[in-house]
Amino acid sequence: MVYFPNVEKIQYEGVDSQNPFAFRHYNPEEVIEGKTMKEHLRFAIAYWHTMTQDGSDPFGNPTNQRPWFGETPLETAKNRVEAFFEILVKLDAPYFCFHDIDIAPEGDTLEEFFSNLDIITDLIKEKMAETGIKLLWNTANLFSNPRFVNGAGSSNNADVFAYSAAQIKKGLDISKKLGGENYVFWGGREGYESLLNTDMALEQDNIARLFKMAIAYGEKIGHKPQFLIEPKPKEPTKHQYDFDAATTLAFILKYNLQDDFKLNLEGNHATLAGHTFEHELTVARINDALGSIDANQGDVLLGWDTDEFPTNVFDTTLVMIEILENNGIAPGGINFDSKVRRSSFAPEDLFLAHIAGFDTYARGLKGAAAIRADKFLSDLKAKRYASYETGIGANIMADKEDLESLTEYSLKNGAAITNESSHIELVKSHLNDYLV
Ligand code: XUL
Ligand code: CO
Repeated sequence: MVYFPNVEKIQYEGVDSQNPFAFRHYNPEEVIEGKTMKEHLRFAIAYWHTMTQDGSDPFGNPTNQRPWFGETPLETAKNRVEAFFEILVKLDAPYFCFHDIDIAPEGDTLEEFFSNLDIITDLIKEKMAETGIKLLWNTANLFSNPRFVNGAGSSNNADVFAYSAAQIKKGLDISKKLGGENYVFWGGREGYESLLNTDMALEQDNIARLFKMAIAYGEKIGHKPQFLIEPKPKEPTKHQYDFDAATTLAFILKYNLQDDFKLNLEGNHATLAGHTFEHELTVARINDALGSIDANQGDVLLGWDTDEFPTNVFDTTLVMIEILENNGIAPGGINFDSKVRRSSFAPEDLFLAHIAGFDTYARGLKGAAAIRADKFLSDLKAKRYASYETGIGANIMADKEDLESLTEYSLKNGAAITNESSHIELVKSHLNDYLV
């Protein structure tokens, strides 16, 4: 069955195209810095926003018109696989991502859930073989079902911890079956509502225990995806333990997980934490922990996780600078953890929204490459830190100085130290010249 008979395979037509179902900037085969755009960007489509979310919000019912509903939940799940791969192929997306509950009905028992997952992942595997499309990452949803009301790995209830372990084991079996390149942990309910009744140390130790069990099981079955933790400061919990990149890195280092774990960073999670997206990428990159990104953007006027499709070229340019500085993001990718607005309820909006996202990241890539070619930011930084190239600065960098020697130096050098203006407004204005 064809679900989108009116949508052809989306082609690159260039900036002058008036066709809304065409890429105007994302040209998969265009070579930038020695790699094609497709290789740089490694786009992935999220099953949950594309196939499962229905357009409801806390104040209103579903709005989305979707052509894949069947007679039973399992039939709907099978139809979704068919429709999802049609979307992936027509968008020329090389990767996809999912939670276990996105793809298969949970049923009444864990056995039934596992059996549904087996049926659906058989279908997905066939589609992957047919199309060459690959699994960027999967994950276990350990936050929607009421059993996770007090967390998963961090739950006060050991039965919930055990159930979470079972879902993660199945997630890793599926990752192996489908050749997943990464495996994500987003701790949606790994946090607390009130410290009055929370043993924070026990909860964090237990989350780490669960992660170590995942590493051990991956080793046992001979499947080692890159493990990723996705930080988010809050929502649904008041305080999530993996608050931001820096907090999550501290957790990774405390529990000695750095050989197996990196970060999956998301635009709207960064802004909820009070950071820019590029801040989070920079923190990860300089600590060798930039794993993958969830591409979306928030709304400055709203204080929650709106997961909008990225359309802000300024942001994607700065994000792509970090990805290029990192020598790419593989085996991670750029996953559109983005959902169409409630008012964009037509099935075709799924294409229009992804085209907007792909084009916005392609613009970011082109702008970032131009900035790097001109050495615009690297020259600026080299000049700004030039005092560490020679003299006392070079000695400091070579660890040749101490408090006594620097006191002696400062006594001679005097208190009248000259600083230079940053001219930051000029810098920002020149940066605008690079926005594609
Ligand atoms: C929630 C979120 C999740 C993770 C995967 O804000 O981003 O969808 O990406 O669980
Ligand atoms: Co996400």
